[in-house]
Amino acid sequence: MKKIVDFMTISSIFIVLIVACQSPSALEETEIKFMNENEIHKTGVFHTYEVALIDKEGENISADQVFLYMNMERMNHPMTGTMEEKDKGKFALDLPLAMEGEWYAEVTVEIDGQEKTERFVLFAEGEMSEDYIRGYDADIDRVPE
Ligand SMILES: [Cu+2]
Repeated sequence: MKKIVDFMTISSIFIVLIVACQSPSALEETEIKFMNENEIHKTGVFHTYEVALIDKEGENISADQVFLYMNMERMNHPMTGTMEEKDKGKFALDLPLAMEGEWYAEVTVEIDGQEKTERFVLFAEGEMSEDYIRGYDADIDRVPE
């Protein structure tokens, strides 16, 4: 009888461990919303980009860090910076766009040491911006080296 009990105890522990390992992390269950998806913005001027993080209950969730990277395919005008948490789970950052056409925005969210990146699309229209054609890094407030 004792052996059966031991076996059941050990099995239960294993089951608990397996379930714990398989349950998705807070980050995996977090929905990343880029509020500016598919919008069209004027080149050469700053616009506020916003991200909302939503947990599986539909509530806003904080993150340790949210980073925004915008660029055009096969081009080199990286617009980057760490987003500021304005309200729980609501992040914002001011960045310019440099050239007319389609841009992509990659939002990287870090929660509990894990990272997840999602990509979105937006557009720019207007004159080519000489000031920002080589990009802009909001964390250092200038064009990157
Ligand atoms: Cu371009």
